Amino acid sequence: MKKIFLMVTLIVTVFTQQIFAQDGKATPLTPLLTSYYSLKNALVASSNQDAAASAAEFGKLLSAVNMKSLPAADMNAFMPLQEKLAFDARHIAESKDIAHQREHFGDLSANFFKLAKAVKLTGEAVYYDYCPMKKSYWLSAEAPIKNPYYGSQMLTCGKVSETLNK
Ligand SMILES: [Cu+2]
Repeated sequence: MKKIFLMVTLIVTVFTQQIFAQDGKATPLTPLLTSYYSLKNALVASSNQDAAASAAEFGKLLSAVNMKSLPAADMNAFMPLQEKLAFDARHIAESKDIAHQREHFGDLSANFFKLAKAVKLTGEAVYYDYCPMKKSYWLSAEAPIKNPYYGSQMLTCGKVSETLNK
């Protein structure tokens, strides 16, 4: 009887964890998304300083991820991207030139979307937007276009190419 009770408890625990994982609440990678959005918003506002600070924060979070705390599938998705993301984050953090920051942001966004597709970072919608002039993508939490590659010069240029969690 006790054994059965333990087994039921175990099954319920595993099941609950899966629900949490589906909600995106359980993954230690979720703070990366929040930090990515800060970086994106800094570029929308054309602030090279805020972009540098956000990218530095993003880089810190990247290196703080404990691989062992990730489920195997999430770890397999994250491992090949960690270095690439860190490379672009470092360049953005160390640059004061917003054009240069935006170059790296393009690569960072493409790699970060690979992660967002493989790992459920959030239960909220994630919009993957495309800028045809820059031929680059970015992630956004909101449907209305706010272009981080041109800021106020061309704020609404672009379109949603893909939406996650919707
Ligand atoms: Cu660079």
